[in-house]
Amino acid sequence: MQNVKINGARLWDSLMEMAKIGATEKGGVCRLALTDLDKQSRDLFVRWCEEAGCSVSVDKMGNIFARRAGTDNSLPPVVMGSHLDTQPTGGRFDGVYGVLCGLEVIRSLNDQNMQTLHPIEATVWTNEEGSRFPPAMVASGVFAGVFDLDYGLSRADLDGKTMGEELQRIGYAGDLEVGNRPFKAFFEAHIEQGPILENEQKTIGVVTDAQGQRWYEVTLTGQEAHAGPTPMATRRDALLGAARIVNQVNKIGLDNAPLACATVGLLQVFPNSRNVIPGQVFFSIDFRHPDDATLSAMDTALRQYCQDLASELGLEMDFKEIWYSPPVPFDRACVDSVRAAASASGYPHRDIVSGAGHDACYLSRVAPTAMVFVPCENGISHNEAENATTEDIEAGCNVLIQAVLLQANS
Ligand code: HGY
Ligand code: MN
Ligand code: MN
Repeated sequence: MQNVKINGARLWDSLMEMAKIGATEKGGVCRLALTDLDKQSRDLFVRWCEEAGCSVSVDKMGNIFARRAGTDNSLPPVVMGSHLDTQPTGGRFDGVYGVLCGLEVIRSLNDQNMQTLHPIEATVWTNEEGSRFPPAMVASGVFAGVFDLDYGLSRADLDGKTMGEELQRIGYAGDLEVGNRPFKAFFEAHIEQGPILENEQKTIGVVTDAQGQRWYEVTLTGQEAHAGPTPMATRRDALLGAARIVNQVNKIGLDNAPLACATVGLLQVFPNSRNVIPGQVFFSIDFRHPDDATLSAMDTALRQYCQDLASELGLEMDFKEIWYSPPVPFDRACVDSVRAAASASGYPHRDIVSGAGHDACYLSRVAPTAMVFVPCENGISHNEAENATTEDIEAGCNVLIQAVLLQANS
């Protein structure tokens, strides 16, 4: 380990500066993928990287690569990064922390005139959240060859706008081919987005794995009818069906406790009028579990329940699984680098499995990959109250720079 430290105050200031783009009244950030606000945050990141002497390139999915030369530029880069897009009620740290940690590592190496054998890169991955354009982690998925480019560019939002159109519109439809570019290693720094590190007073999470996810979209179609004269027995109420499935989704999660997660986060009712029996409901389902077999057992239970319910209530059902991301074991050597860096820096740390998905999950398919977690206040994220301490923010980046140097000089 080299005794090199990052500039925590500068990292914090950059985070707060970036948080102004899309700032919400409650102190959070709303910066949906490929909106004008996402463009503004990208432009700011690119300017900062160029000021730090990086050469910047963009690929056809809008992924941004800011490169600091090594002493041997024929070698594959050691790469750091995360995402700048947020949830509608997002916070100031989810994603952006990992992006600005990458920049801070480069700024700190510049300050200390440190050369690395391998080049290093700070990166931004487009549409990690999958909130505006489902599914999540689309652009890192294209880079890793999980999705093809056409699939990625054709992902559409609820208004029918595609990622390809929006990348063109904001000027981030790059000309670099997506993927097929070897990395020596990839590291993502991120807030934990759960309560474990804070509860155990650990400063660093050494992320060994990430849990698997299955996302679904369900459309139930019944019959609009008058809320007054229509007898209860003859109704085909799509919202009643959705309500029963929402409850069952939660029950499947609880039946597979303590590790399963089950959420319905998006639901649209048609015609959404107080005195019309809902004729159609569209909703999402998000299942997660670290064990693949359990995740598929949850899938089987859900499908069976939905089929039985639709026929019981006389509803038509369109049931689609739109995304499956299996559980991910991260690279042991890179995980060891993170653990060794945390120990050498004297930070209390523990191994942890990520409950959230991250670009690192897909990049681990094409490069040795690991993550560094830091605590967030009350374990809250995907919420405008998302918060972290300056000390933890600095510690996570100190661990990142050490792990990166281990890989960049070997
Ligand atoms: O949903 C997730 O796990 C991530 O925040 N996209
Ligand atoms: Mn994230
Ligand atoms: Mn997120």
